[in-house]
Amino acid sequence: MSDISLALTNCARAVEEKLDELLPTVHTPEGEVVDAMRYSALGGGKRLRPFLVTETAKLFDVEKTYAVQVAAALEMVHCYSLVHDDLPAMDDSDLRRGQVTVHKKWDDATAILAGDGLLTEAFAVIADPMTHPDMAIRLKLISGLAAAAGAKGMVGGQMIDLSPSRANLDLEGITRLQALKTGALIRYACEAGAILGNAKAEEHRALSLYAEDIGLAFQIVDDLLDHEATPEETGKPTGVDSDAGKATFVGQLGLENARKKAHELIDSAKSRLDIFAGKAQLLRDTATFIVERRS
Ligand code: GRG
Repeated sequence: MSDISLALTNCARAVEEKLDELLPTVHTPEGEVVDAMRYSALGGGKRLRPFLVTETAKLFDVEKTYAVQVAAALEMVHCYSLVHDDLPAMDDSDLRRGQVTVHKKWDDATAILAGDGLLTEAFAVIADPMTHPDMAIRLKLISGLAAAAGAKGMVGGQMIDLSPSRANLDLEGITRLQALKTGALIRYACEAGAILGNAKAEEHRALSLYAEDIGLAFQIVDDLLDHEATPEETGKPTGVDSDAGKATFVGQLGLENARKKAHELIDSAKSRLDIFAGKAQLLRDTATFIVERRS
């Protein structure tokens, strides 16, 4: 196993243990929604956002337990977005991470509540002093996550994605949509490490720029996989965006130029990390992993 695969696996294990601990099963009438939250949060996935939190935190020698708490909270927000995105009113998908989606296993109402529960719990986790003893740092983590997840970030991007004008977006419009919809949480993942580590302004900026590059590359690769990969590889239906007539990076640039653009962004992302020298090698490898991924 390569260093990056091993590191991703180890991070996924640590975050899943933490999620299991943070979302205990309850044997009361409301326990059903907790079961659905656990099904979503513990149901696989690459755990890329948690990995970015823990790896960027390592640059500043942050205590691992703090980084894992933030990583688990961020994964809860990501899982909420997937549960809601799969609903009939949004992407209407039956398959996620190779298993049936929450609204198919339960029903729409339970899926809505499970997403709401995950989103809300994430903020409770970050507010907990176990996440960091310094209240000012916890506050920065909370306001950063709210900005990334809300109407100026992921929710705003999702709104554009669902709007009638979506089909006619040009390259600039698609780039902005994706920077909000998927980029904002990826950027937060990298900035969380900088916040936890009280990074200097130039270090924080370097990580933000790295995150913007890999976030855009991530989305271009997602479009490429939508065209080229099988549902068995991705664990979700493919060909969805092109079939829905949505403007995509592949549609705008063509397959070859989209692939070229993703590689250029990855090279740029790696150069953003020069300031951290050898300490950031796994983050450089993460950038390569993003462009080479098949799921
Ligand atoms: C419902 C508010 C709201 C937002 C939904 C993130 C999102 C916005 C929708 C997901 C739809 C989608 C397929 C987006 C493309 C990129 C993306 C976020 C893929 C899923 O993330 P991965 O590949 O998934 O990191 P895993 O399962 O590995 O965690």
